[in-house]
Amino acid sequence: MSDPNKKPGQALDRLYASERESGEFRFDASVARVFPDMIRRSVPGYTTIIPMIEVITEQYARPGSHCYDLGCSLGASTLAMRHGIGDRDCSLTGVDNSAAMIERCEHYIALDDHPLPVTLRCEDILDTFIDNASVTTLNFTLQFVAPERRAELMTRIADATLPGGVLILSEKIRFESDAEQAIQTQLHHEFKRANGYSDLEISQKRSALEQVLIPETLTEHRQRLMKAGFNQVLVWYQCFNFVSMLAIKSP
Ligand code: GEK
Repeated sequence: MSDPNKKPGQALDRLYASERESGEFRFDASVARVFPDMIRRSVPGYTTIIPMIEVITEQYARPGSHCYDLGCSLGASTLAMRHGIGDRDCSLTGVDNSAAMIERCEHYIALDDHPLPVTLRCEDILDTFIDNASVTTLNFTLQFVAPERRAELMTRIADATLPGGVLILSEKIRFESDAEQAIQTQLHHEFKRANGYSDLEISQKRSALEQVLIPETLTEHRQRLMKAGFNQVLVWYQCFNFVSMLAIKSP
C-alpha cells in the first residue's frame, strides 16, 4: 500500500514491514535514508515543532552568542534554527554521533540557501563543548542518552547558557498514571496506523526501541532542568505522549 502522506522524492520507511530478528534500533545508514519519512509518520507534532523552533530561536538568539542543535539528525531543527537566527551574528553548530546522519545532513544544509555557516560535528553530545549559548535545541535526542548521564548534560547546558537564553527540549514522555499512559500510548499507535504503519511495523519498532529510548515523566524533566540551573520550565507543545518544553534562564 502506498503512503498517502509520502512526499515526492522521499524514501518510504518500510524497515519494520516484514518479520525481522529482534535487535536494538540504531541510527545507521538504512535509518538515515528513510529518516524524514520515519520521523514525520512516527512522532505526533514533529511537523509543527520544527517551524516553531524557528519562531523560538528568532525570539531568543542573541547576537555574539552560540546556538547548538544537539542530535541534529538530517538537520531539520538545525535549518529551523538557522532561519530563526536570520542575519544576527551568531554561530550555529549541529551535533550527531551517527556518521550516516551527519553525512546526509551536510547535503541538506548545502541545499538550503541561507548564508549563515553551520558547523557539523560527528560526536557524542556528552562530549560536545558548549559555551556562550543563547539557544540550544535537543529535539527528541535526550531520550536516547543513558538516564544516568542526563543530569550532567543538563547542568553543562544550563551553565553554558547566557542569562535570558533557552533550551528547547522535545521528548517522548511517560505518564505517572498507568491509565493515562495506556490511553496516550494507544493514541500514538493510532496516529502511526493512520500514517500507514501496520500492526507488525508498530510492534517490531516498539521492541527495537525499548532498550534505547527511555522516556521520563514531565516531573522528572522539570526537576532536573531546575536543579541544573534553569529558572523556568514550560511546556509549549504537547501531542499525546510527545512534548516540547522551553527551559529559560532568567535575564
Ligand atoms: C530533528 N533533532 O529532526 N550524541 C549525539 N547524537 C545522538 C546521541 C548522542 N549521545 N544519542 C542519539 N543521538 C532531530 C531528530 S532523532 C529523534 C533527532 C528520533 C542522535 C541520533 O543519532 C539521532 O540522529 C538523533 O539523536 C535523534 O529535529 O529519531 O526520534
